[in-house]
Amino acid sequence: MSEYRSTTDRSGLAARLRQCRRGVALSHAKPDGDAIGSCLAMRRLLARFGADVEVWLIGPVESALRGVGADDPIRTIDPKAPFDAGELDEFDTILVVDTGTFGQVEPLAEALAARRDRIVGIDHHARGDESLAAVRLVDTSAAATTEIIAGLAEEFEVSLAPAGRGSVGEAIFVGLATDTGWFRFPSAGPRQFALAADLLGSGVEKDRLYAMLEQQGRPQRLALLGRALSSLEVLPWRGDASKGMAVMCLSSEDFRETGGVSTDTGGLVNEPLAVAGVVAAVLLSEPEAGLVRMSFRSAGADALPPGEAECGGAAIDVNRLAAQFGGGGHVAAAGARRRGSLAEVAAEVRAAIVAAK
Ligand SMILES: [Mn+2]
Repeated sequence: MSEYRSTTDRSGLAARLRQCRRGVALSHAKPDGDAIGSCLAMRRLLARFGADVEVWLIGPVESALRGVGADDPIRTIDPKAPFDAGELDEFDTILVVDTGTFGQVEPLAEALAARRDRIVGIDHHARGDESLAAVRLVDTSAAATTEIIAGLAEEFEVSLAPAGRGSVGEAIFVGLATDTGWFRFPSAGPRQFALAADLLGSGVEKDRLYAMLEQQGRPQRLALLGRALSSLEVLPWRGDASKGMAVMCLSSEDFRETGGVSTDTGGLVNEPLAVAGVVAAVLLSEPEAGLVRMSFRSAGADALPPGEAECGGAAIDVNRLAAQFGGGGHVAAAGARRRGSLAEVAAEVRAAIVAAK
């Protein structure tokens, strides 16, 4: 995985997509709102030109997110089951959205690598695999991949109104709202608010979507939150005891004893950021013994005194921390995965935090 670049611009992408008749839209495993929103937005957008784009989600899929595409046929792919590569041969276009990393599209990675010529990537992440897609548009200034798709709709001269249930605009809003923490994160600036205003004016049902996406969690989520908070430790950041990075752990026993699953942990990593002096947080979780997922979040740049933030949009560049463990993401939100026991990986993460300069 390295920094990767666009191979085309918006009009080049639009020209390529006009050739699509039968396509499939895919995103990263354990999709978030932007991943699902991007897949649905592409399906609904290209339908205007007579293209049939299927949506395949690599599971597990959070139950709340399924509601966004309740009226669209969605296939969920078991991340652990073998995948029959030939199934991809009926498509002239394979859209890979909101990721460009082979490691995030298992178990399809090998099948995709053999069909690179038909792959079109749309992404806002800074890092990915250069070789995954033949045609790619990457815009790291976009707060969500669906924001790039809004630009594509403009290129197609497709109006986002009306933006009610089942619309392109609704899918775009879902990605934009969820990837910006409902417009709280530094990535939500004038451009994102303007797009949101446009969509709201066109009929996006913000309150219904918020209730569906953010207030329909399972009770196990609270049990896991309790466990995560009990495990909390705050390590001094760069030797300054008044500033800290929070570390939380959820072991396979925590998941087993609470009945929780990995999709119940969405957003838990943000909790410590509500406390003064906490400049970043990481949640280490091990839904199954042997594989540890790391989720990093930074507070906004204002959590540190003027001039001390590592970048405009974040106090700490957690993308760099995640990269030390083979992962990536954005400056304020990034993730990684590592094989090993929770205790081993937690020790490595603590050492990386203590050593951070
Ligand atoms: Mn995204």
